[in-house]
Amino acid sequence: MNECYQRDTCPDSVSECVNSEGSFQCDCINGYAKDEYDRCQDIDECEDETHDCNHEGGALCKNEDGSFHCECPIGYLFQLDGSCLDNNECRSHSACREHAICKNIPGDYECECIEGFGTNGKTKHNLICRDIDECLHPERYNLCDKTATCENNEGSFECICGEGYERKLPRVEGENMCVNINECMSAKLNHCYTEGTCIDTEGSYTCGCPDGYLGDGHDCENINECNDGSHDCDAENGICLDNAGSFICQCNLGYQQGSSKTEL
Ligand SMILES: [Ca+2]
Ligand SMILES: [Ca+2]
Ligand SMILES: [Ca+2]
Ligand SMILES: [Ca+2]
Repeated sequence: MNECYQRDTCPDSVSECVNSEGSFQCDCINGYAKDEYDRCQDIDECEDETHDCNHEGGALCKNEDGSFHCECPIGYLFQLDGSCLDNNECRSHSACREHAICKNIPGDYECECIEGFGTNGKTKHNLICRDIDECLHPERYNLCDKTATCENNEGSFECICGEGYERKLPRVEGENMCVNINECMSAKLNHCYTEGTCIDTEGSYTCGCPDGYLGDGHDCENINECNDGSHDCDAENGICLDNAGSFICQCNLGYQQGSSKTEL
């Protein structure tokens, strides 16, 4: 007789009936083994080291009732040989938000704000990076020269040199020195009277009229010494002739110039 055809021959669902000549026995199903009380209990394959997880490759063994499975640690991915390799999350462009760069690390990744952007966030992954207004914190960011004004922009800032000053050349990253413009070097840079004088000053320049001219240095007018009486020509036997910037004395017919203009 086959006892195994009778119902409930074996006590539980993890044992199976095996018929034999004149008898039968209850064997444990796969993944179970008999304990000291002849009951079928789960085999802990991880403990017994009968699992086939790639331990050396970093894979972990997780016991299950009647079975087991292999796992990679969080942040690692299975390879074909069952080993675990760090997942490079940074290959995905969406790993970090805008204005942040992704740094891959074993088992994880970190987001960091790019230069010019900062965050109050403490999170590694969803860092929100906003533009730093460097102009509001001159003490923290080596900022503009004292003659310049600071203008914030997205990701950086600019120093605008004050009137009469220009950025020191060559432009060095992080250096914001303004230097005096020598306006006298080029007629395009100053408004001085063409033949007048130009004197460069710190942050500005001054203009002067040429000799024999009157004005503020920008507009100069020839002085007519013959009209304003400042000439020293002989009034009786000579005549004063004005010219640009000066005058000459011409003697009347029959007279010649003496050693001094006032003498005959
Ligand atoms: Ca098991
Ligand atoms: Ca990683
Ligand atoms: Ca900025
Ligand atoms: Ca100047």
